[in-house]
Parts: sequence; C-alpha cells; structure tokens
Amino acid sequence: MDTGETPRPEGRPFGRRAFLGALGVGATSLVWGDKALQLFQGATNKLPASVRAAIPVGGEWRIYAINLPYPRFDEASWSLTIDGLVERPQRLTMPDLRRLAQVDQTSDFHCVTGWSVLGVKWRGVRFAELLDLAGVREGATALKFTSAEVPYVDTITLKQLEAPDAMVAFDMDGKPLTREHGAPARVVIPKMYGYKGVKWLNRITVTDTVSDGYWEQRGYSRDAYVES
Ligand SMILES: Nc1nc2c(c(=O)[nH]1)N[C@H]1C(S)=C(S)[C@@H](COP(=O)(O)O)O[C@H]1N2
Ligand SMILES: [Mo]
Repeated sequence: MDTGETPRPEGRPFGRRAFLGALGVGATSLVWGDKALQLFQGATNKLPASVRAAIPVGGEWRIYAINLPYPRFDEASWSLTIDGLVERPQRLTMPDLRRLAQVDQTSDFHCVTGWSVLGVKWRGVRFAELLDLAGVREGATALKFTSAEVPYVDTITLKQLEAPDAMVAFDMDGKPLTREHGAPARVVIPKMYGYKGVKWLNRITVTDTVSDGYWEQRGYSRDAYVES
C-alpha cells in the first residue's frame, strides 16, 4: 500500500503562536473551546481560500514520515520491545498488547506547524500498564521511544509521562491504526505537540538519560507542551 507520497519535513521550527500571529489571529483562539472554535470558524469563512486552507481548524490529518516507504506491519513478526533499566525485559506481540487493560479516550491532536485534529478517539494502553509488566529499575528517569522508521526517536521523562492521558495507541477512531498513521502502535501525548508521538513504535527503552528526539535535534523543544 505505498502511497508514493513524498515526505513533508517540517522545515524550520516555528511556534504555533507565531504561525497564527502571521495570519492575524489572536492567541485566544488557541483555547479550542467549542464556542471559540465556532466563532473562529465563522471568521475564517471570510478569509480567502488559500489562507483558510493553512489554518489549523477542522479534522484534516497530514501524514508525516521522515524515511519512506512507511514501515509495514507484519503481525507474525512484529513485537514491542521494552528494555533498558527494567527488571523483566519484554517482547510483546500484538495479541499480548491487546490482552492488557485497554483504555479509550478522546483528545485533541496538535502539530507544532499549526494544524490540529480535534476529538480524536484513541484506544490503547497506559504507560503504567507496560512499565508494571517490565518493572522499572531504580535510577530510571525517562523513556526513549524508537520507531521502525529509522532514525525517528524521542525521549520523555517519567515525570512528564504522569499525564493521565498519555498512552500507546493501537486504534484511532474505532479502527486499528492505518499504516500511514503508524500501525500497529504509536505514542499519544495530547498535552504535547505531535512530534513527541512516535509512530510505528517498536521499542521503549527505560533510561536514566534524556536525549534529543528526531525533531529536537533539529531545533524543537524537548518540552513540547501545547501553548494555551
Ligand atoms: N515515525 C514517525 N513518527 C512521527 C513523525 C514522523 O515523521 N515519523 N512525525 C511526527 C509529527 S511532527 C506529527 S505532527 C505526527 C503526525 O501524525 P500523522 O502522520 O498520523 O498525521 O506524527 C509524529 N510522529
Ligand atoms: Mo508535527
């Protein structure tokens, strides 16, 4: 299922606020309450179509990858490795993962380049569930995520992962993740920008070292909290 689509690297880092500022949209629009959204959408209807297309409202995903072709999920050979500073290293197959306590949530998704998808339905497992299986050893401070799409990686501290809505997701909007969205598993951290959400996740390494992720090596912040 190759789409033949070329990757769209995000180019120079620029903040969401700067992006909206350039369009003359106030920072208050970043509070995506229903009311504000409706007002905002109303206002954008008066803009030229070219500008409207660049504004991050509505539900259009843009597919990002940094090394085509997209990794292909083969259920027979795939596993999620949990290694590093753990008592019991894991190699979990998809059925193993599906047997863990699954949770559903609806959360908004924001890319730092200025687009958002609101109300995404995710199903997956909480990090606590995975970490309990593996047993985090003393001294661990962070998790490093590795994608089957080399060299996409990212790191997040255990402290930051206490966010109750962070998860490893398998389903999006009621269906298993599609290949382009990172099948079979991706990291979801709604309070942070999308680049923290490693697609085609196949390894979680428990570590005592915080290192830069793919986009962080290229200028983005390690602490990728969505501005509000
Ligand atoms: N492996 C991998 N994961 C990735 C990326 C990527 O290029 N490769 N891009 C990130 C960025 S910047 C965003 S905004 C989201 C986009 O998710 P989508 O491609 O499902 O729309 O994926 C994130 N995870
Ligand atoms: Mo992004």
